[in-house]
Amino acid sequence: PEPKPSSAPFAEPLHVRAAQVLHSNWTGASTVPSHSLYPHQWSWDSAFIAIGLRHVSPLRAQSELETLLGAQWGDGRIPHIVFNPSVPLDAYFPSPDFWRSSTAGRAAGAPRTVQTSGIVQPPVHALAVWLVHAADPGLSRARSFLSRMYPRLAAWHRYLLHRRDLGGGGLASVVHPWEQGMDNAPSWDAPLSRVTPAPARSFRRADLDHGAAEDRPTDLDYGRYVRLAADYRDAGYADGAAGITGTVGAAGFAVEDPAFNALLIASEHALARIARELGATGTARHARAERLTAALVDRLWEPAQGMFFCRDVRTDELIPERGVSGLVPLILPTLPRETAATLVRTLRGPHFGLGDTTRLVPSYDLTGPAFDPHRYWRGPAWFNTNWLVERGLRLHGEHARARRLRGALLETADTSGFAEYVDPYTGEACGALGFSWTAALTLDLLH
Ligand code: 9WN
Repeated sequence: PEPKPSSAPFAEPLHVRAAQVLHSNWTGASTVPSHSLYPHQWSWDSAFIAIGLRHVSPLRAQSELETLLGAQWGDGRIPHIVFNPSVPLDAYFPSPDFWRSSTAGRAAGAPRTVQTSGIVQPPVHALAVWLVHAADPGLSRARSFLSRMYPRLAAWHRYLLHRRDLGGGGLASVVHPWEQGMDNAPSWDAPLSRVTPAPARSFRRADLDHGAAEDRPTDLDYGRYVRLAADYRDAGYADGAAGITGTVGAAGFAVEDPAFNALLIASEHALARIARELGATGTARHARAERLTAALVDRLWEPAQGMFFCRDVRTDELIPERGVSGLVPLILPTLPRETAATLVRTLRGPHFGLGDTTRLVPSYDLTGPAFDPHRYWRGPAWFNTNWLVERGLRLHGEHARARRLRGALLETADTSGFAEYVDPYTGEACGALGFSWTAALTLDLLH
């Protein structure tokens, strides 16, 4: 038969191009998500990047995580950005002079030698450390990778489960939409509406130098992000019950998010495996992960909608917006069977359309009033959340669906130039191209 014409006849194979993206975004000790939009190290990006990088260079994958965890604060938090001092201050906003970690974060134990932000991102790290170890156990043992990472990961989980249990139900809260990683998801609209935005003239958005305004959050959103972060900073990045009623609570943003907590639980299972590898039993950690899964179902499952919702800790009510975050708990091994089956039905139904109107899971309800196929986390499909759903489908025995999703992810990563996110209907590229986690997770799916 005639050879099938290829859309890019002279291109290198997909895995080679994906590795090239990671190579060009590597800065010597870590990887930037994108040189243009995000020229520093980001926390959950680095975890996803390491998961892909392990197939190309297990050593670089270990370094990626070591660099990030090297910037951990004394109270256990892993900052959402570790700044590269050689990047000009105006390349990204908010820059180190906004966060002032080494002074404002002193009481919380911010590092003195490296500048970081003061908020966190989803805890994908223990999962990443475990997967990186598994890619080359010999190298990992020779470098004592797990024994060096374990105490830091344990302190990180302790921080989230104790200092961030603002709702008192056992789950961790986020105190800023950037912490959850899906910055302008419609789930934040109601809790954010209580926040008085910082005046537009008080800051300059560097993101609009590189990204199309209609693909990014609005100026009003940014004003609120800035206010929340500045208030948290001015309170010395203090958490705890006082945080809710004190300065952080003046703005009042504290939300329990299903994806953030599901990733914490998946990482707690990974930490149990790491503990076992290091000679402990890991039993207590697995048991805790199971208890947390039960708490997640108890506090965030909405049976009438067949998915998880966010809980607004200020009002103690669920936020009735359907986002991909509410499907991510599919990655949990001890989710009740019926809950997992319901999530799969919701994925296929009209709100996410998987395998029907869409080939990738959109970030937000296709029928929702706030849906916009191009605006960041208000509709476009993202590769990290789809990678998680693919993993969840496989875990719960949905192999055919997982295979189709994997195929669609690989094809879209290829045709979009490893885009940051894509139109969920057409696969059209949005945001940055040559985006690191898209390339990394492509490599992981190819292995
Ligand atoms: C704020 C780096 C990060 C991702 C987030 C994504 C975006 C930052 C921004 O980029 O957030 O942290 O400036 O918009 O929403 O998930 O980690 O890729």
